[in-house]
Amino acid sequence: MVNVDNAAGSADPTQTSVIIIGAGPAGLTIGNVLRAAGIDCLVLEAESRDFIERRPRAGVIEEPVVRGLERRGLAANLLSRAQRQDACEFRFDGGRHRFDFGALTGRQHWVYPQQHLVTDLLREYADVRRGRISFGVRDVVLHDLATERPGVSFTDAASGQRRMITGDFVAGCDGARGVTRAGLPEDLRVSSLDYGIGWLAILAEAPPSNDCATFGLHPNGFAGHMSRSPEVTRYYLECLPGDQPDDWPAERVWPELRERLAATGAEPLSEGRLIEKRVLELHNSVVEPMASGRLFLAGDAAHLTAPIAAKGMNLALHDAFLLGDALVGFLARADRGGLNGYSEACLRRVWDYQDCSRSLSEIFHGPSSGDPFLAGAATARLRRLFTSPTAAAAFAEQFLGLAAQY
Ligand code: RFL
Repeated sequence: MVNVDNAAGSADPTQTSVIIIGAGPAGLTIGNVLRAAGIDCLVLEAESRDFIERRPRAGVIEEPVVRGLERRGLAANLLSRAQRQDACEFRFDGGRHRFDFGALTGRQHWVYPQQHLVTDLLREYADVRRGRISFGVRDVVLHDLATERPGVSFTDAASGQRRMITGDFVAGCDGARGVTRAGLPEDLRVSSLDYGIGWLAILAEAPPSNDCATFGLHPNGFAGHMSRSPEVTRYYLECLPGDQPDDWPAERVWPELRERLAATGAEPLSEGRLIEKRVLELHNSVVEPMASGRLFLAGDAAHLTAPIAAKGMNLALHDAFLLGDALVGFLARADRGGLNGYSEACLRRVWDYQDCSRSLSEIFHGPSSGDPFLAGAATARLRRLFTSPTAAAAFAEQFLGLAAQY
């Protein structure tokens, strides 16, 4: 049964067409695509609206993703407010090495904080396209995924009552720690890679200290600098995976950043209050296939990519475009092609991005590995980017997600 409506308020609260678990970039994009086609859906989100509109995470968006959002009417603010970057800088052996991917490809990276994108997607979904959403849901349980009428039960935040909703499909977009990942159907397999490395992820109330993403490769460990806005900068410091944020007070963070990002001719770092510190244990994982019965996974629920190559949100949005369009194809036109090919189409890009993350990790972490062989190989690979046009073009294509075919 397909619920098509133009007035979300009139919809039956126990039935819908697509139940979307999670209001992150993936879930909200799918919701928007469905609503644009007049298809009813319900988004279930564990957190509050205020919380998800302020949760800082990613910031780098690839140009094909920007264009995908634009085609779906979801990029107005991004296009007018995002910064654009056409280079990144590697710092090693005391020198600055600018990698001008814009000149090589004609494409850019767009810098737009994830919480701003989520805010835009949420406003469009709930306030403009009149999509249904329940915030603060608890104890979400998936039912009957192998049937043509799957369901989801949950505790409603407002009433405290258990509610059950059935639909044609369930979209699992609840991230790497969600309920979908915790209870994957048995026909799905997870492959994973643990880097055995930690990154202290820092947000500093300080203007960027360089005009592009900057990667410091240093025997003490990797350091990264990424602008988020004129007032806020994200920094990363490689650390031990078991470290706690309190092991890294400001008096330790800034000298370490200064040392690892030092290079001849570089501006001194603009320092400021540390507004967020968390230790990320770097790992990647992939669920295959990305669908089981009437459950379709998208974004971090299906694959986790450590933020080494800034790929996670981009992949989540690529999945969402494919899944949103495939669901519309089936529900509005009875065309099964998109859904049948969904997992395979996503996974080709997913594995390419996993490979990008892993090879960049070898470059970033080789010099601090304590192994002179790994350090030598990492430096050789890095130097090749600046001496071989072929290597540079291949790196730029993968780094920007521009392959003609995945
Ligand atoms: P999200 O964004 O995690 O959204 C999932 C949503 O589901 C909700 N949820 C539930 N809802 C209902 N019931 C449950 N049981 C639920 N459990 C969870 C959550 O509250 C949430 O609202 O997944 P999605 O949509 O797949 O998006 C993925 C991206 O968020 C993620 O890949 C990126 O943030 C990764 N990432 C980066 N990606 C990039 O492409 N570029 C970057 O520059 C970049 N930087 C980063 C990052 C991730 C980081 N952290 C925190 C790991 C920087 C950092 C520090």
